[in-house]
Amino acid sequence: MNLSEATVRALQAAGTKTIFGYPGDPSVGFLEACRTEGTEFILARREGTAGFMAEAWGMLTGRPGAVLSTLGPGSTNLVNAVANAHLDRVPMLSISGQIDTQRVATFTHQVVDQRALFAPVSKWAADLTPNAADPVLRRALRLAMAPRPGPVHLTMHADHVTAEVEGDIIPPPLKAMTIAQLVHAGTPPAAMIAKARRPIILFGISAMQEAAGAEITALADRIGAAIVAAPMAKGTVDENHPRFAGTLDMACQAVMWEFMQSADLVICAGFDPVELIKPWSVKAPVLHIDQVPNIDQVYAAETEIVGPIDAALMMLTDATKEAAGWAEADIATHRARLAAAFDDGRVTGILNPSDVIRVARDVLPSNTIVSVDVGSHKLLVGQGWQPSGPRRFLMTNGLSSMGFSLPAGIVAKHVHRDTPVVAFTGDGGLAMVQSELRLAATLKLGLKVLVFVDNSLNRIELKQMAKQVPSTGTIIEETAIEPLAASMGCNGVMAETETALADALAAAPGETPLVIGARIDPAQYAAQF
Ligand SMILES: Cc1ncc(C[n+]2csc(CCOP(=O)(O)OP(=O)(O)O)c2C)c(N)n1
Ligand SMILES: [Mg+2]
Repeated sequence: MNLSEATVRALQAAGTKTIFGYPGDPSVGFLEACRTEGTEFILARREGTAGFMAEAWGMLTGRPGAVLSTLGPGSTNLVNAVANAHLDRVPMLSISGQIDTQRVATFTHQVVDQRALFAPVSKWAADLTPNAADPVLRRALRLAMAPRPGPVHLTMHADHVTAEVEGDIIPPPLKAMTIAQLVHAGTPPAAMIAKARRPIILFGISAMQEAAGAEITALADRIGAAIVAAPMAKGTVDENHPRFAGTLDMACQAVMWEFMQSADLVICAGFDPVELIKPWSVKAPVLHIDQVPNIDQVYAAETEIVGPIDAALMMLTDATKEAAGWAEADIATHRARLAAAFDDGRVTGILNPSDVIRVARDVLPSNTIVSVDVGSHKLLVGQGWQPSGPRRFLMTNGLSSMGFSLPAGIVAKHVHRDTPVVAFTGDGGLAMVQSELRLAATLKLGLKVLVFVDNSLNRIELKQMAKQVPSTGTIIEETAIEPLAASMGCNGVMAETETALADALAAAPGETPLVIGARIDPAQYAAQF
């Protein structure tokens, strides 16, 4: 077994049989190992998008996403995607080639210090060598999956790619056992809860990773809590649940924070402050429940429970008495305010951004998997879309890199061929990665790509408008949706009205990707954020 085969087998043992990437000289032996070992290699158009695909694969499956690049520019092109997975807390193994060991210390052409390059944007950056293949692969995969999950970057030197490895590869268990005992630090949690009349459970990324929805609603029902979602965790709790009170730090921010500030206890359940756009402004005490202690200190927590979130919530529910909590009418009033704020600035007779989301919600099957990009449109999708379950809403809200949605949508459709998939994106974000439409067509993926066409980097242009300075460097050219789609082997259509948009979204998916340009009037955004 050579080093590439060992790596491919270790990934298979971790449940990963798909690797995304872009090759170079040192990759040939690795590609051959994928072929002979039966792992699918998907060739993206660029390392950066291959990395987003690996990240999305990790989000969708909960297993380590995998991406391969060559040395030099291949590795530097990967940095952004690795950083994105790092702040989005997604398990990933990224591998780059490197010049042979004999020359690495002295040669300069295409040689960069990859460990120094990836160290600040990953959980670990290391050399993968044939004499230490087993311990390095074991550590890489275990570390990528351990809380908080994230990417590990490995460097493979050209002379090692097909070198025989020493010893066996022993795959590690990727999950720890649950400790069935509630251990806390600080005020006893039951005492905190007993005092609360208006508790809010704020759940986040790690609650989604543990699919702790049932445990969250059980505790909420027991103590009369309202439930608030962090954007990347959407789908963990059914948003039609009467206690569901919205998504934090997306559209309708002011209404959401006012509601948060009216709480007398906040239970943070796997909430990761990496999703906060503004500093924590809630005065109520916080009960922190997570796989990791409250090491960020973005908020001060009175009590910390560290361990599996689902088990901790279950034990907390068992340990607390039934309480009335919020008056149901108060949550209902808040929800009505939220719904009204979502349409703030809406003008009849034109296609407003919030109309796009309402039409999508009305027309698309409820099990649709949605990905979303970064920009003004993200804030509306993040509040307005209601996913039908965890891992059905792909958003980057840690690093928040533009260009994520299309590659993520492609992977969602590849993994779930029978499920409808819609990738929401801004016109700026699409322009960064649109060459991947060709890959979607080649793979015969009938996903829909919904582009908010506003000829603007709107999220930034809005800041200029607020400062009353001219729009400089934020206007982009019209995206010619139909010819663009056709040149990539896709179908394309412009939708100027709600009806045209509804028809395009309702069209049978088939095997050809459909790019829908929704020509919105962005004026509504100014009233929103
Ligand atoms: C890679 C990257 N570059 C720049 C930014 C900063 N940024 C955030 S939103 C935004 C505008 C996005 O424009 P578009 O995709 O058209 O979406 P819109 O805001 O118009 O909905 C920019 C430039 C970013 N988040 N990521
Ligand atoms: Mg735009």
